Amino acid sequence: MNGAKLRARLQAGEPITMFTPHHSSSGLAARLVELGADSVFVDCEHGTWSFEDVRETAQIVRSAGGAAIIRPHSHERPIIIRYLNAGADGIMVPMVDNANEARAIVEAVRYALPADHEKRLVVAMIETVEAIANLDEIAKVEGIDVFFIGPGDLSQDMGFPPAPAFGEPRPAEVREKVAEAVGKIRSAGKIAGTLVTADELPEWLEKGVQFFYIHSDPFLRRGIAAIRQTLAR
Ligand code: 3PY
Ligand code: MG
Repeated sequence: MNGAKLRARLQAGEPITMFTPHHSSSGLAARLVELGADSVFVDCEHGTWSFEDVRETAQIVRSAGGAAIIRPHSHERPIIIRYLNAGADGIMVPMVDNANEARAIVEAVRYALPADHEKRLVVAMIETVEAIANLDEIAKVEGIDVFFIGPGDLSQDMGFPPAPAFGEPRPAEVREKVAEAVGKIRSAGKIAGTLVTADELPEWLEKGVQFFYIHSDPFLRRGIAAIRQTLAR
């Protein structure tokens, strides 16, 4: 399992990328790794991946040298266990609002894999104002490898749309809230992650974020728009 490989690199201070293929395609997921992604995001909170898709994709991604990070749709213990059994190199659990919820996730992983839980990466998503208020306590929970701020849900929690218009920055209030969360995670000596565009990445790298979730769709969008522009001349 390649979760341990990611953890070792993060602990050595390296930045790690996690790209989403957006579509439930094991071939596309493996291609992202062949092109240089460290890991691939398999989104079972919003996506259409079945358990069999998850098993097959994790296997193919791993054989290409990457890691498959699965996001379950909830904290439910049987769901977390089932994705681990299906071969997740890591799990990224949405909406972790307090330390008790974070502890329950770690316990589920350890219950599922008493002998080799260290081979999987455990990511807790911090996506509400409440979670950021509780972050000093959440960050103390041993067994969470990455504390990941989800700016989309956080934006909605703060009364903004989940994403700005394509190519535009997020509202300053949201960026400041994300920076506050990154500061708390870093002060606790823990690893911070967040969703970035290629344009946003340098700023967050500078602020100490190490785990970067990146959408692959904008690359297609920009590439196709450029071709259409050339043809329209
Ligand atoms: C969010 O931004 O809410 C996410 O879940 C992903 O980053
Ligand atoms: Mg979210």
